[in-house]
Amino acid sequence: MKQLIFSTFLFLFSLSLIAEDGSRLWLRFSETNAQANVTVSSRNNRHASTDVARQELTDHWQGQPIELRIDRRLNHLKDGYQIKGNRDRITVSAAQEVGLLYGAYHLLRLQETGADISNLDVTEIPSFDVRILNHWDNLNRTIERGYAGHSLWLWNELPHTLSPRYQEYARANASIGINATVINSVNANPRILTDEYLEKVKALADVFRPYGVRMYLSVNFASPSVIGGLENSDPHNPDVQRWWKNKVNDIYKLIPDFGGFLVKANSEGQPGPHDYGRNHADGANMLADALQPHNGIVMWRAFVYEPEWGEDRASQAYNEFVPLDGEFRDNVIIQIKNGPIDFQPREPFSPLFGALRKTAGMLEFQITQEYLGFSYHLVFLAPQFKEALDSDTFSDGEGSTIAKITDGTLREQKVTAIAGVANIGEDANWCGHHFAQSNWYAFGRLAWNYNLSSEQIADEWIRMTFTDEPNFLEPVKDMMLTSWETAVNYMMPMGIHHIFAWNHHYGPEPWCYIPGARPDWLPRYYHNADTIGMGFDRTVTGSNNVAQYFPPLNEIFGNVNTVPEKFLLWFHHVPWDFKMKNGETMWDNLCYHYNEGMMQVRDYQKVWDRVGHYVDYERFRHVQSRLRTQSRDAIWWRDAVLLYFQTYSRRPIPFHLERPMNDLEDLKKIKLDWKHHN
Ligand code: GCW
Repeated sequence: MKQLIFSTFLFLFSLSLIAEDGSRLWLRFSETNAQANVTVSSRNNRHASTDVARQELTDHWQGQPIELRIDRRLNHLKDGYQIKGNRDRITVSAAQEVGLLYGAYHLLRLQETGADISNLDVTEIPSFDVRILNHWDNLNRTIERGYAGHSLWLWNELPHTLSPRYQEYARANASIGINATVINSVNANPRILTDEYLEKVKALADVFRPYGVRMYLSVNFASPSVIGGLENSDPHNPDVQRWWKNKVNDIYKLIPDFGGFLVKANSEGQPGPHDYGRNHADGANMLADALQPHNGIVMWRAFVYEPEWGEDRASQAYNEFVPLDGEFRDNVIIQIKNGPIDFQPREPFSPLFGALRKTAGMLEFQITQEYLGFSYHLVFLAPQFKEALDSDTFSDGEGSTIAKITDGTLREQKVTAIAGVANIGEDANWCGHHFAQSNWYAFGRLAWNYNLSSEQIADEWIRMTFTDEPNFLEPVKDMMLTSWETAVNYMMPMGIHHIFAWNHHYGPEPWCYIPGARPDWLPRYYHNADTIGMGFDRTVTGSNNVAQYFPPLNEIFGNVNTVPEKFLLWFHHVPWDFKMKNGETMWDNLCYHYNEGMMQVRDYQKVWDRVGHYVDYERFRHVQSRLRTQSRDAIWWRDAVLLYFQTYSRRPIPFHLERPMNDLEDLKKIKLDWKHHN
């Protein structure tokens, strides 16, 4: 009875918190009546970014007076800032106006997370120059791999009508240091470069500018022939080169601070220089030359694999790009996905990092959860991003991490950058799942400073998005920090990859077989299960993909006894009875991982219900219902994968583990109606 009264009380308590739809993201500043005392000292004190900084602080700061000061001598801070202060006064200094804005958000973050602000001495220099979101938004407002509704960009209304969300979007980005965006999909519609669309793009760029968010575009390599009426789009054709120069000049007339182009060429059916017998360097350099007079850059994607099935797909990008090392202009950056295949739940790092010695490179992360449960599963990606950034390539000896290669520490690089494929759509809560907002947040924070820990990022985000009540903070943080490993466990542990369903990347279909489909779009190509074992042999006796890694990694990955177990089945075809470090067989370990993943999600449900009363009922219920879906899916994954592979291993699931709840034959009948395939 006591219990009942108690839970009713808690229930009412949560109802009494004002309902929130998540639209305010992590920017839920408390309302104050008193305006803060903020002064600006700089010659050009009417700069738009300074105005925003002053306004944000005036409206939301509740502490001592603040002076915002431009000091051009601080240019070693790049667009970073310094904050110095005591109880009476705070000074934010920066060489660039936008640095003051970042400094303002830093202060507000300290305030909102309850940090001590009585004695401040902060210097922040961003890790990367260009911290960019890649939207995969189509001009018809669908979003490739988007799980939060349609695109934010209302093309029909642009350029004359400006949705208030454009500004909110720019503000959210600025608050976490994101300073660039590509607003259209890499599968680019050539029409984005028509005068009609460029006017619309300009209107958006004008809204983003005060927030320091620069506009970039994805371009279709065949644009000169498709919209320019030229005979071809051959990069060696002077007419084509002229066409791009003129187009770029037109863009800069409209958008003087335009950033540059992102290009997916000769990949998954997109046009590119190969169509004319040229290589990636020819294609990228032509665009780079057009952009160079304006200081624009080309982000040229390394996500390429043969249109016909050929060698190990994990090896193809390296084989394509390494021979071209040194042939790219210095305003070209090769944009490389974290793993060699395609944003799988977990991949080893792409061996291209480190191997390109005379060519600039940058990381591409996927913030949208194409392979991690869409916007239905709670998966906090900071640990995944950090695993990639911290991966040691050994390219220049021990300590040659991807972070240090791409931030310019180990290699000269004219511009450094990092990209994340956005998870943002027009849903009220922006990302589909309230917790998916944390991945947008985490990307921005790590792009600004990759030394931040996942723990700190989660901590900040929870305090600002929900509450700093310790009984909520600690268990929820713990849930977030373990959630990626949990998802890997119930989806693809131990290096398993690409056993998704054919027509969506949501659920399992390791048995999937489509007559006539190219083998490397089918799960069997990757898992190779047979009565002996499973996994992809990438050792010297197999595809020899391990040779693309620098010593000693080629040896470590290539040896079944030394490969990290999280990548065991990525690099090896391993017998079911192979003894792993814990003394148990590979099959038993597989069962443990799937079981563990499922049990952990069931635990998250308990955690959330227990702490739910600390947050408003609306967000509580939304997350609760998503966690139920995630639990059902984790069971689906575990049952499908274990029952299917059991037809090969012919071994029991260890008897102390949960038993399957579904029949394999029923699971095989599940067909979800998602549009995308491969
Ligand atoms: O992850 C895959 C996706 C495609 C995507 C492609 C890419 C934009 O399944 O939808 O296309 O990668 O990164 O180009």
